[in-house]
Amino acid sequence: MSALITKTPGWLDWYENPSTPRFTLPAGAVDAHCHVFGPAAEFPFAPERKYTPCDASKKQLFALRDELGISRNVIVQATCHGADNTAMVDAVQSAEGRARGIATVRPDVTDTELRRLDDAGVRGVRFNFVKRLVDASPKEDLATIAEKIAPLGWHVVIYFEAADLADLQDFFTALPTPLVVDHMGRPDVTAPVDGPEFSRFLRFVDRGDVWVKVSCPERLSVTGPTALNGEQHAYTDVVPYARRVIEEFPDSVLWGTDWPHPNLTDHMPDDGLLVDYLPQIAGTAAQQQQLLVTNPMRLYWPGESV
Ligand code: 0GY
Repeated sequence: MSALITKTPGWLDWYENPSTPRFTLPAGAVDAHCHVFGPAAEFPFAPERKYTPCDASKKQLFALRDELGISRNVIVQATCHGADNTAMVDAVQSAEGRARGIATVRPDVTDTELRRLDDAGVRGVRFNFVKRLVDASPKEDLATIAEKIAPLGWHVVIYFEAADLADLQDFFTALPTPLVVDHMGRPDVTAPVDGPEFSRFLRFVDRGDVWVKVSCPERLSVTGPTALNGEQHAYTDVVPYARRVIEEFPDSVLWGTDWPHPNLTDHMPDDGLLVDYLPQIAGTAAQQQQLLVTNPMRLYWPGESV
């Protein structure tokens, strides 16, 4: 464990040390969904936020990256920072090419500002439809943003609850950019994987130009991290969903830790266990390479080698 990872007053107060994963990530693995929060003294949270997290700095994120054997990060603007992307951009720029960013912008964002964000390493914007996190944005505003970012070759990251896809999918399909879905569209994992809701989601992905993060088993799981035969088997109830997506869309899947796991109160996930979850959902070396390296490199560092 690095000095930063060892639990110290500088680490997250509610956060246990990550265990050392038994699964070795392939060289060049990308954590395509993580956040930075503050530090609030330097980067204040947005007045309109619906929750106030603890500080989770770029230093801590990069220490976790190195500890777990991750090479690169995609740092996603979280709602608690609103449309002030300063903390995220600061983290991306500090990563010396090893991070990309996903921003939140308003419809009146200027082309100059978008170019500045692009130069800093931002490659997309996030549209969040999860009601406990944000007040709904008018669809016309989101469509305006999508039109503005499309020429940059950016994509739109969408975060929604599974039950809302039926209402949202026509809007999504009309957007002029690739889409990246957070956390598999948040399926209800107590429902059958072949049931109507997840089938709708798979059909939506099948339309093309849609990427899926098979992330956040810790948010979706009902069983949680469970012990079986003396070993931890993490989030087994989510496994069939992630496997299905990986098997059907091997070229379009991404993975991320979601560190530092905002709004989880029942248990705080062990990031080492989240890495050990990976071979359960991507069983072959080829699947692991695509999920963790080839796909995110193609989307976020096209033309670069690992
Ligand atoms: C996540 C999930 C959550 C929070 C946010 O932007 C956010 O505040 O995305 C959540 O509470 O489900 O991906 O971080």
